[in-house]
Amino acid sequence: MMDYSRSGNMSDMERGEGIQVVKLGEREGAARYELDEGALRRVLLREDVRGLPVVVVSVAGAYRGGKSFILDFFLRYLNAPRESQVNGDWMGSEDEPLRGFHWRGGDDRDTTGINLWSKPFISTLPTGERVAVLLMDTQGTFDSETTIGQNSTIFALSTLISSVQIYNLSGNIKEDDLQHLQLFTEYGRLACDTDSKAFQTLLFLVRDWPNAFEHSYGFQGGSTLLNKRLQTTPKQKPELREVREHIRSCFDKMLCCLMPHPGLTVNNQFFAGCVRELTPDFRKTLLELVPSLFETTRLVPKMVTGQRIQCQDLFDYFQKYLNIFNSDDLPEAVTILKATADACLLAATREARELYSQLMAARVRDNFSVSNATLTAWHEEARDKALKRFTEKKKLAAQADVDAHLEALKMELDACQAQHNRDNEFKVQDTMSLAKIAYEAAVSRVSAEHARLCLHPRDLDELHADALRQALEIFSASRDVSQDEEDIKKTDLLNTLEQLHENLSVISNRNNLSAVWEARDTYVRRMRMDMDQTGVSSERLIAQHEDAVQLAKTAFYNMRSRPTQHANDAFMDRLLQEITTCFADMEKSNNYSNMVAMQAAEHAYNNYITRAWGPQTCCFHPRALEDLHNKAVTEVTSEILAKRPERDTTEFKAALNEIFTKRYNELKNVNVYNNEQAVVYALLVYESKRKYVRTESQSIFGLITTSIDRWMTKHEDAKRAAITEFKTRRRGADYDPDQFYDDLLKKIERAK
Ligand SMILES: Nc1nc2c(ncn2[C@@H]2O[C@H](COP(=O)(O)OP(=O)(O)O)[C@@H](O)[C@H]2O)c(=O)[nH]1
Ligand SMILES: [Mg+2]
Repeated sequence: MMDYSRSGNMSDMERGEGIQVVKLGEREGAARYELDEGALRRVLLREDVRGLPVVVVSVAGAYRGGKSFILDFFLRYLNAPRESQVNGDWMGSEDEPLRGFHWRGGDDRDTTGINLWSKPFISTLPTGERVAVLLMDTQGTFDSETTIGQNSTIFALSTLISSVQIYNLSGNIKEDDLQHLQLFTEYGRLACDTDSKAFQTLLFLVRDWPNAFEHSYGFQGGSTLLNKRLQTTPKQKPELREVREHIRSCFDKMLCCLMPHPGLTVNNQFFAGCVRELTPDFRKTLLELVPSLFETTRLVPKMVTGQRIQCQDLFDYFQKYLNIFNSDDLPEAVTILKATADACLLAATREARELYSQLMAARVRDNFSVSNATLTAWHEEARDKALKRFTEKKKLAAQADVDAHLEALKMELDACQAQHNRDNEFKVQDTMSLAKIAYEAAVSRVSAEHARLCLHPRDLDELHADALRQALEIFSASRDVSQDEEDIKKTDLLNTLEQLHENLSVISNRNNLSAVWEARDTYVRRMRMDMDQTGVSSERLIAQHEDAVQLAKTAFYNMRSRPTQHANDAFMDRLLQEITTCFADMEKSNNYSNMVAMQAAEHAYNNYITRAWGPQTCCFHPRALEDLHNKAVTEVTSEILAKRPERDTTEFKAALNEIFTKRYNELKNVNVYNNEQAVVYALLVYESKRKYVRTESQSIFGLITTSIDRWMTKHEDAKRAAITEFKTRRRGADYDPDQFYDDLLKKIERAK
């Protein structure tokens, strides 16, 4: 490959050359950037220019971007005679190869650094003031973290030194071009330590602009493109806005020029940069670009803190700035790059995190819990989108850093998932508690104290169903799980409530049984209240029983928490069964009491009769006996009845009568016999009196041996004695007729 820029004769050399004034330090321990003070002196301290205000036009940008190439056209303009500059002939002959700064790169002399054109150009401003115009070429690459770091210094230094910085870009003004610019200027600002706008004019020179139909070549299209690119809007993401605001704040003036592609011949190895080889568009745009920079009315003298500086001052500035960049006070550009890259990463992380939060917030509702599966699905979708957003974002950082941040982001999002899970779990636990409270409240409305709950089993089932419905209503109101999805929390809740139901069943059954026992006791107490040792009639017993059953039933129902509508009630049946058993016992004991009372009555009757009867051989006129019997019945009955709780019971009286009548019938027989014996003895007395017969005989009762020595001499006497004998045996009143007495008289008459 030929390098036309190197060739040339002596006169070319006199016209000047690009000399490297700043280069990267190569030796270990040396300054990071080295200033070639001798070379710099030769340019800046030349007698003819040192005292002049200085215009420094610098071109910076990525390696092999056509910087030197364009600078050489600047040289053509600056070297051209004034008339040519004015009438546009300055590009010279069509076939003249382009010379000046070395272009077509790749040479080891074109290492990273700053080159100055050795010869300053003297120009006269419209004011008549003369200025020195310097051209500055930078070499650098932006292809790795290290080179970006190094080139930041070169770019920052060239921006600080120049009055016009040309930011040479390829194809477009891209987002990372702006990010790089932010980094470089940030760094430059650190070195110059000023609050006001640190830099003067910035020209975005976009090479090979492909979209002339959208934005035309030259400054006009450039201006619209630049405005578009640097536009800030409130909706813009903060980091994009920050970059734009920062760049705007750095420069006094910003321009943009869109350059067409120079023509396919640039790729040709024999391309010499002759005007002939350039496309008309390129040439046309050069004619617009170059004078806009160097036309005397357009020259921008270098100012520092509002003052024009002289060419010689630049020497000091070079020194000063390099010292700063070399000192440890200033962080290495790599550090700044790293900081910027970290800021980018942080911004990307923040954006991803925000996206995740937004996506989750759009789905997770405050008062609703969801299934873990749903939550996991939401999380995974939001996480994937967030990670994608992070990955898609342009980042300055090294891949290792990007990976580390991505890992950290993943961990952070996983932690978010854990938090979401916890929140969701809290919510569902709350919901379950509320549902359980609703269930318990429904039960409490029936029995404030659950331990006292006492219901018909079917009522309990109905209560459970109702309480369960209320609990599930509460649960569903705060739960967002679709029908076809399994909800284990709902199952848990149902199990819990079923367990509660079982516990309540146990309590209710126990209380039902207690109610049965208590009601049975009520029955027994009621029965005992009227039961007497003397016994009662079965009628009364039954009446009492019926009353006691009613009391017991009422007592049982009163112990129920809620009356039942159900006909079959096993516990009531149980109570009635218990009562039946009790009643049978009561009946037995009543019968026994009654029997004892009867015996007592019989005993009293016998006593009464015996008291009136006297010796056993005595007898009564049957009517007298009947009188006695009636008196005994009346007295004993009233005495017995007085001891009994019920006064008027025909049943008991009838039973007594039966006993008394039976006894009376026996007495009647004895009485007949005794009367007959009395007749026999009276006759014996009669006969013995008449015949002076001594008679010995056994008493009719066989207990008493009576010796009667009667001697009856006369019938009448004997009759009298016999009648006396008879009457001696008689008790009670006499009545007519008296069959026994009559029988005696008849027998006496017969025996006369
Ligand atoms: N596509 C294209 N190539 C160019 C342009 N200007 C110069 N070149 C070519 O780009 C290569 C590098 O140019 P050079 O000026 O040395 O680049 P530098 O490293 O930025 O100084 C040379 O082969 C030029 O022919 C341009 O505007 N567009
Ligand atoms: Mg170059």
